[in-house]
This record gives sequence, C-alpha cells and structure tokens, in this order.
Amino acid sequence: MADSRNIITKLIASHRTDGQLVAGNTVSIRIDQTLLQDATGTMAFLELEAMGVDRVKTELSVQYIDHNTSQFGPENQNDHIYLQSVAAAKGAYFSRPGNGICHQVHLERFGVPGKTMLGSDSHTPTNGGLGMLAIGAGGLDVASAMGGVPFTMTMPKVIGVKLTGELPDWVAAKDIVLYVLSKLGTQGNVGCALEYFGPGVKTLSVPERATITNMGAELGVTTSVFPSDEITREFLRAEEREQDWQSLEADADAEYDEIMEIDLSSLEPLVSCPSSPGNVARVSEIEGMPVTQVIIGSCTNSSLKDMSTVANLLTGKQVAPSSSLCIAPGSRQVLQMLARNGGLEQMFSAGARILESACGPCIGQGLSPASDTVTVRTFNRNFPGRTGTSGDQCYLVSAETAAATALNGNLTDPRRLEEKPVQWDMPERFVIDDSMIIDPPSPEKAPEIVRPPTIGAPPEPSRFPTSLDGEVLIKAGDKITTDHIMPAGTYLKLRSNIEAYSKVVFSCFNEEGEPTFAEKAARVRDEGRHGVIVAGESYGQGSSREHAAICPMHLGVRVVLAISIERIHRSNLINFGILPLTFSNPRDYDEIEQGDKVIATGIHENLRENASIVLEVRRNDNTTVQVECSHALSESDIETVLAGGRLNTVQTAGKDS
Ligand code: MIC
Ligand code: SF4
Repeated sequence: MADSRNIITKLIASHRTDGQLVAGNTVSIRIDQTLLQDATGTMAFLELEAMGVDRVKTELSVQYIDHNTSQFGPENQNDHIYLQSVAAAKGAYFSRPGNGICHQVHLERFGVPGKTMLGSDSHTPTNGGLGMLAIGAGGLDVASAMGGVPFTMTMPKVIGVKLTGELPDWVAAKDIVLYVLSKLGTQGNVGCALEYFGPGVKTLSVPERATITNMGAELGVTTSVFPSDEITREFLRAEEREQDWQSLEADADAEYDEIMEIDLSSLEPLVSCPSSPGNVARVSEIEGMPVTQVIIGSCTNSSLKDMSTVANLLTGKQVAPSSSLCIAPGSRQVLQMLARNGGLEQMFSAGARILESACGPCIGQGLSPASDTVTVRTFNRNFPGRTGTSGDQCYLVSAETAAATALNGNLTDPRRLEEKPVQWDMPERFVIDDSMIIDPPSPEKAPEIVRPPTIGAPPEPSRFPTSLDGEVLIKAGDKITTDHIMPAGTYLKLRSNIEAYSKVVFSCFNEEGEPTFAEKAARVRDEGRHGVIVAGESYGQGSSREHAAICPMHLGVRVVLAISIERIHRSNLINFGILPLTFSNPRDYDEIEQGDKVIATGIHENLRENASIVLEVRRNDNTTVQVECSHALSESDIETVLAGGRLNTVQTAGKDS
C-alpha cells in the first residue's frame, strides 16, 4: 500500500500528525501555509488575538485585500488598516489592495508543490493546480493553524479523474470542470477529493489546472489536486521560483476509491445556467439569447492565459452595442503583462471596461445587471441574487465563450468564430514586481495594532444549554447557500461588526410586513429560548464565511437540523457552538414546520454517550412528534459544541507563554 499511493494520500501522509489514512477516519495534518482575505480576515485575526498567539507559527501566512475594495463609507479601509497592522504585528505577509485576487496572486508568488495550505476562502484549492494540498476553511480554523494547531478533517475518499486526449479549439479548462460538475453535481460530494491524472494532464498549463481545481469548491469536495510536473516547473521558472519546484506524481499503480475518465477531445463549450453552478448545459443548446452584460474575471478565469485569449479575440473588433463587457485581470502581474504586451490596448480599443484586479462583481461589489436581463460571467458561482439583482439570470462560461458572446451581444458558442485560436505559450518570464506585498517585520520591529472604530470584538460564545427549549425560526429547502444565510454584496462592509451584520441573516427570505428572521430570532433569544434552523439537502453550500455561523449564533440559534450539511459550514457551526444535526430519517423533514417548538433534554449526556438525539417537536396544532437525529461528531467536536465553540477551547492551544 505504502508504495502505491495517489498524490492526495501522499500529501496527507507526509503532513499527518494524528489519525489513520482510511477514508472516513479523522486525520490531523500540519499546515505549512495559510491564506486570509479581507472579508474573512478581520474575524480570523481577532480570533487569533483572542487565542493569545503572538506570532504566526506557519512557514508562511499571507493576508490579502481583494474582496472589499469598493470603499463605500469608511468600513472597508478601516478593515484594511487593521489588517495591515495586525499582519505585520503577527508575522504575516500583506498583499495590498490592487495587487490582485488572493488565489491568483498566491499561485504566482507563494504556492509551493507538496506543501499544505489552509485558507479562509472556499476557493483555496485553486493552488491545488500547483500540486499543493490546499483546503478552504472557516476563519477560526485558519487562525488556529496560524497558531500552530494541526488541522483536523475527514480523510477523504479520493476520486481519480483520468484525463485523456486534448481539448478541441475553443474548448477550455472551464469546460472540463463544468463537465465534472454536470456529472457529480453540487451536492453529495462531502468527504471526497479529486485528483487529476492521465496523459491529458500534460496538455494543460498551470493556470488551466488552477481553473479546474478552483471550481472543485462548487462540487463541495475537500480539495482538488494536479501533479507537479515539468509544466509546473516551467510556470515556477517563469515566476523566478524554480527553487520551489518539486516533482509530485502518483505512484505507477496508485489506487483511487473511484475513477472518472474524461476524453478531452470529446468536450464542447458548456455553461452553468441560473442559479446553480451545477445546472450545466451545452452552449450550443441554448445559445442565441440576448446578453446585456459580460464580465470576465474572478479567481476562476483571470490568468494571463485567459486574458491573452480574450485580448486576441477582441483585436480589431468591437463589443456589440447592446452588451457591456467588463474585464478584471486577476492580479497586478497579469495587468502589468497585458500593459506591456499590448493586450490591454486591444481590450479597451474593443470597448471593454477594465476593472480593478479584485473580486469586485463576483461578490456583488457593483455591476449588478439590469432587471430581467441576462449576464454572462466567467465566475464560479451564480447563486440567486449574488449579482446584487434579485431574480438575476447569471450564466457561467469560459473566457472564450464570454468574449464571443460580448462581440455578438448574444450567448455564442465560440466554435462559431471564423478564426483559429491564437496559441498561448507561457512567457519565459512574468513581470516580477512584489512591491505591493509587504513582508512581515522582525518580531522586535512588530508595530502596534491599529483598531479603527468599526473593528468589533471577536464573537462571544456561551455554553450549550443542558436542555433545549427551541423554536423553528425557518424551514428552508435544499441547496441553501451561505449567500442565502449571510448576503455579501453591499453588506460585505459589515463583516467586522457582528451586531449590524446579524440583522440581515436570511434576509432574502424576509417577507414584507412580516418580522424579519433576525427579529424572530431575537424575540426567541430574549425569551430565554433557543433558535432552530431546519433545512433540506446540502445546507451551507458555497463560501467559507464563518459569519453564516457567527451571526445566527449571535441571534441565539443553537441547532441546525438538515437532511445534509456541507463540510466547511458544518465545521463553522461546530466552531461557534451550534449543534449540526441531520435527520436520521430524511422523511422526517416533512414533519416539522416553521414556528414548531423543539424540546430536548439530556443533550450533553446523549452526545457524550453517543446515544441518538431525539427531538420532541410540538406543532402548532398541539400534536407532538419525535424526530430522531444523527450527528457524526467526534469527541472533540462534541466538547467544542458543548463549550459553546472553539474560541473557548483553543484559547490556550496556540498561545505564546
Ligand atoms: C465567495 O466567493 O463566496 C467568497 C466571498 O470568496 C467566500 C468568502 C467570503 O464570504 O468572504 C468564499 O468563497 O469562501
Ligand atoms: Fe473572490 Fe469571487 Fe473568487 Fe470568491 S469566488 S475569491 S469572491 S473572485
């Protein structure tokens, strides 16, 4: 067994601090690098401070400013100022606003094959394109890793994706991952990880691999990984980091828990239709609809490869008058390369609007589409309302399909283009200019931490009650995303202010004239009772934002009962003392309604004795039903939930004496 390992097992084995390498078992791994972005970073650093950690213990930790850069009001820059000072004080690198999207910049400047990375952003696996074991997690887990605490996870079931053949003209890496999404869907993949292998791997550059590993987040898998080979080496050489390269391949007869085979030459341009990345169709099936807006960018499709393809396609042409084309190159390096090689000129001559290298419209920071119109984007998520327009119709495609669409003003299969694609070759050398990255000073020179007035305090957890006196505050359906639970967009600036942000929990489900979710929850909390959230399958899909646990916790929610719960969100619930339960019998979902009372006694004992949890549901018509629930919590998870969250248990774990 030891000499027939796949890459994921090798990486976990070489970083393992505890646990057996058997799928489904709990394993702990040492974390080499961490990544924080600003929208999750303030909470993570406040938590790190609360843990008493003086200096990060990882090989490398980076704080990026890329999400919240629109600066309506003082809050965003207040966050930036706090983050710059706390990163310096704690020994982390700081990537200034304008330097680019965290995953893209990390790939360029910091990612190292064979290392582990934990990032407070669900798309952290992007760096799996370089052969890293990169995993998304909530801010508290990342803060703990920065404090030197190993990361505990479920040993994944490894699905090998065998790539053969070569992509046809105008078919892109994005179409590969959309194809995988069409096969595996956005739910039911918890506990799995994807490893790409086979002869087709050699046909893909590092940025293309990163597009594929990036969107593994939409599948709900723990991570996605490519081998590190000569192509990886060439990329790192062009980044002047060849010394960071090491070869990483699966053993010749490596085993996978499952294998999926994709003949790249059989693929065609694909599109995720509204409003889930998993609603995949062929572009050729649905093309022709008028499109008023096209946006090219985000951590999925903003590399120099994508941008060069777009620039070549736009050369000498004009964006259709009925369409608006916006382009956000993923990093300052990409922008500098485009500025030097003329790509930028080609873009704006064609009428494209050039945006800052940041997340921008991907997280609802402006450029919301007009009512009842179609927006086509190269992003990774099209959850309802994420564009900032309610009832939005957002389609996700490759950069090739997006550019062809912008030129025609309607959804266009790029294979209709008359020209042949211009072959993209990796530049011998990228522009290397790290002047927007601030290195951490030595400990003696650590600055004072600056706390502008909108920086709040870390959340204050309270112990889990011995008996539950709950009320169902909401009964939600399947595939509830963290965007449903905690909207971003214009509310993103409230990330450092839990009290204010809590007011918009589940605001997309509020009805006019009815109390909001937050008002209902506060009423139940103020009566000394507990909030319960009921949901269907795949609750908590999408982002790593721990606010989707912290804000409900702040409003007194103590239990989430769902048919299934996604990985990162489930950990965040545990981290903030909310008990994640699943229906032992999914049909019981139909037995509970909003407003029902939920009573349980002896929860502490039952959890500790691993006995099943039975909730007594008292309905509004005075009938009562018993609902049996499962939890699959480890011993330490149980203690964390009972303690009211991890802040109460890790305070001393990484503490400097
Ligand atoms: C996202 O794409 O949804 C985000 C915004 O990057 C989130 C992080 C956040 O909510 O701050 C993610 O993917 O984890
Ligand atoms: Fe930023 Fe969008 Fe990527 Fe999230 S998915 S990190 S918001 S670009």
